[in-house]
Amino acid sequence: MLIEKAEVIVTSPDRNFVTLKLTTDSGITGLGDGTLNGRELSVVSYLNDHVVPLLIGRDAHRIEDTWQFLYRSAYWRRGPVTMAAIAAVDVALWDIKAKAAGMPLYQLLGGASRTGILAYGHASGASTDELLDSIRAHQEQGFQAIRVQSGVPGLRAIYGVSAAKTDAAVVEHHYEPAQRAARPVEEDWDTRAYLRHLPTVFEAVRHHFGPELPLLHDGHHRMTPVQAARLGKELEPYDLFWLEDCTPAENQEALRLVRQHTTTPLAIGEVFNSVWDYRQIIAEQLIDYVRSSVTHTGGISHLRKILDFAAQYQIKSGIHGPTDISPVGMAAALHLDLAIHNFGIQEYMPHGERTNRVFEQSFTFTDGYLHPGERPGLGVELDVDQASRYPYQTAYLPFNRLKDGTVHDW
Ligand code: KDG
Ligand code: MG
Repeated sequence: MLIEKAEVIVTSPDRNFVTLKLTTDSGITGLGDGTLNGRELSVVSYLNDHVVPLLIGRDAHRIEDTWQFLYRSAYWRRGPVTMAAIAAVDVALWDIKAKAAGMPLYQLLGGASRTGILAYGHASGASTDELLDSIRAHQEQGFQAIRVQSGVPGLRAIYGVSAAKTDAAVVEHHYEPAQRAARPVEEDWDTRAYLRHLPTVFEAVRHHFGPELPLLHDGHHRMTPVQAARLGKELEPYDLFWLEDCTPAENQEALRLVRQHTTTPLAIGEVFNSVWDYRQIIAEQLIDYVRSSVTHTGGISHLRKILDFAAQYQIKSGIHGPTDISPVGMAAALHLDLAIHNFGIQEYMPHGERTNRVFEQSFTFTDGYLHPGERPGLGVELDVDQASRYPYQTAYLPFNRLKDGTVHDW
């Protein structure tokens, strides 16, 4: 079965998505997600200029060989653009193989290891009262595990906290990771104020919701190792499911210091793109959850290798699933989640209605659990007519400055 056509489709229904569609000579098509938030067009160019011409005429069944060919023949290894482009090809080929086999993709990955995939949703509030409302709203939607992000007194806007005052945002307590604008929006930050405030937020949340509800928090790379160690220690009484991205973990050794001071479980890796980013923190058991997405980590083939490596150290998955992972990337994550033994939890930010019309999906969310469905392949189809209604729009993630004007991790 040969690849006959490879098309890169950019669409922006609620936000920008980059999708690779492969068509084989037997008429089977496959989809892969290559969306890289705020840098989407660089993946489009990588695919169109350097990958698409190499795919035509290749055997669609040779997934591992194609992966190794794209990774090694480029010479320039790793990096988010390269690994997102390879991921798009890898996932599209898995989609094709599973459709050709007449099976949902998880069957080819070893079959189901569980009946459903526990998902966590994103609750946030500028104030603690707004946050408590947001948690209740997420529970009403069915979520049984909840990420908690809060405003900090004295700071205007904080990434991860819904700031929009539209009715929809208030009802859904929704935030969108990137904003459609010509330049990144500037936010402000003060780590000392955050460290003082956050334990009071978790105190209130546990007081209102009791000890059972799994709670998560994202530190978004903003702390130094010693600050992260202090926060982890101070949050121990509130029994977090995890503390995510407490430090900018490209310095893998930094996690040692954090680990020595706290038993709060640590999750890291949404900005990582290869097993090399995890080598030390997995082998030294410095983390508890791997946060990579299928989309940014070379696809199912490479993320599976990272997760198998992690499994030897009792480290589990916590696959990245914000709205900037397209329904194609989400479906790929769900098939992997269902199949692997060391599944931990899946992040889930539901997409908007326009996105769901562009990407017709078979996955379901019932009583807090996701399932990829039983359709052959990934279970997602792209409506090209719908997609063409929404051209690319410039959008950026925000950035942070401290009070004195210094740019900080956001
Ligand atoms: O594109 C970046 C966002 O997806 C990311 O910042 C969201 O931190 C995030 C998360 O945990 O989902
Ligand atoms: Mg995160």
